[in-house]
Amino acid sequence: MSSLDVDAIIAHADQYPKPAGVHFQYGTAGFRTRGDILESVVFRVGVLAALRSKKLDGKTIGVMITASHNPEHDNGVKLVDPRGEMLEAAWEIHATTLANAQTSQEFVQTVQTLISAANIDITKPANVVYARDTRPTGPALVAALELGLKAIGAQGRNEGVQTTPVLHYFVRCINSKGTKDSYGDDSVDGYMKKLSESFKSLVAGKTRPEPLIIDCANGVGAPTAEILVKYLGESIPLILHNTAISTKGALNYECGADYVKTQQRLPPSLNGVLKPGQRACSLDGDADRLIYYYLDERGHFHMLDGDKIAALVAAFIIDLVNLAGLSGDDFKVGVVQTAYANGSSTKYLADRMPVKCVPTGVKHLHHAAEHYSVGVYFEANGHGTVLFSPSAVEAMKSHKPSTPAQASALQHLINLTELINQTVGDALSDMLLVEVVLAHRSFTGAEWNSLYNDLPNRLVKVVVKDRNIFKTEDAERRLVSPVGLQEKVDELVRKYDGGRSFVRPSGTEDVVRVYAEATSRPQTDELALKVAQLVYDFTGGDPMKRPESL
Ligand code: G16
Repeated sequence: MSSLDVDAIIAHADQYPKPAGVHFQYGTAGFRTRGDILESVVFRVGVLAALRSKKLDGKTIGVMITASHNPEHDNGVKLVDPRGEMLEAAWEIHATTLANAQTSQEFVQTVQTLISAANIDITKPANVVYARDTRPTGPALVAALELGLKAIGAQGRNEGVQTTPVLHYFVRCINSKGTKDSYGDDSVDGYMKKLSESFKSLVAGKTRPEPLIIDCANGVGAPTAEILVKYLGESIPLILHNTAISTKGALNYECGADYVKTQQRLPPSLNGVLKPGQRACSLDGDADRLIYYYLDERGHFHMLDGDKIAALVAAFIIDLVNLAGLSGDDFKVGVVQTAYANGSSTKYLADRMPVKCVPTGVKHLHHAAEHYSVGVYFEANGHGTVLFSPSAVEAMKSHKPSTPAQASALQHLINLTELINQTVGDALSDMLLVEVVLAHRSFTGAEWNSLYNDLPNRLVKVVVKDRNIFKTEDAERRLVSPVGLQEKVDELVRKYDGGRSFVRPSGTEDVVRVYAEATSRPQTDELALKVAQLVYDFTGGDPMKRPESL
């Protein structure tokens, strides 16, 4: 298109008027709210994705329609930049502005302002690849997106129902096709082969593990895992549970990674199924998070969360780097965490390697991890991956091992660069990574768990009148607003042995999150409840709805 067809955009936008009285915000992971009020937002995201593509000379931009761990009635949409990473932060504001334009005319004016402010050459091509998860509102939102793409004349490629990490993988593959950094084949077959072949090489000669149970959260991870099972063949026995993607209300309900992490218990559907000592893991609704767990001989539940995954994986990678003879000042392995990381995990890791704490959100962790040769990042909620910098990859390729042991460690590292989805957290790729380390270490779940002892911790959601008044600093560890609340939290925390607590507004749900840690379980729970009540009372919550228990 040689110039913006204002009339066409207005005519199309009129089909998706913005609901009155709602303010949309591009948050931690894009827009996320009730799926039935998101159509205007998704239409506009279609236009924005096309503008982003034009700005980047026609590079393919990804659009994922998902609300991940949220309840089934929610939905969401997020943009993926050309290397498969999250949308550049500066454009999040444009997304929010476009989504909140009150009328189609105002929307087009905002588009025009963006075009001139960002100096976008509208004559450039626009390419967008998109997918959705299994939510019932998904198809209507895809239709809205497609109309947005049509309104601005963008080329769209519909990848149907996919996990979030597969969509991120596609974006990187499409944009790197034919270059020396080609990331892989932009097809499900390409993704499956990359993961399964590197996995088989990494576990060659190792004992075949006992069957692993996967709780698929009744979401899109189920069909993707079903395909993966076929590609993995005999290399690892996988048993899929919670695969009911068409059962209404089943998505993330009493299952999935968020349920296990926040409830700190087994999904009820696995009661009597999971045997003591057997490994199991849960994916979330779009399969970008992973939590492991097992029952001990007494049937007690033990969780291996994102922190435990980071500890397992980072220590393994450091060993391989040392064994391969790669370690040195210009080859640094580091870990990135958030304030939610268990204090014990931070201590374990910091004794062994550099550790950085950043605000919640994969985009923050991802960027911080890029500063290391090998950057391992995991949020406690199970969202994470490992990044190998271009210079680290070069160093691995050009390194001449001097012993068979060095050669083998080097080959393992090279295989890991293939196994790990380096675009974003990927539950299935991470699961295979964990299985590789367990196989190499000959670890049971209990042995893995014993790397360090988690401090008891509790995460609570508090529904407040307006979460936007909550502002934080110091990687979200301290509140600056509402004024005076942090001092009161500090006062409470001082009363608990080893106490730590922080309060931050969620970027994906309309709640404020309270995290608490202390040296004993009862103290932790009491601290979490007291801070939650403090937050509620301080913001003038209805006394009748005050949280009285966890
Ligand atoms: C998203 C982000 C994660 C973040 C999580 C919760 O995950 O990608 O980085 O930890 O939301 O964020 P908040 O506490 O701000 O609600 P997902 O798996 O829901 O896409």
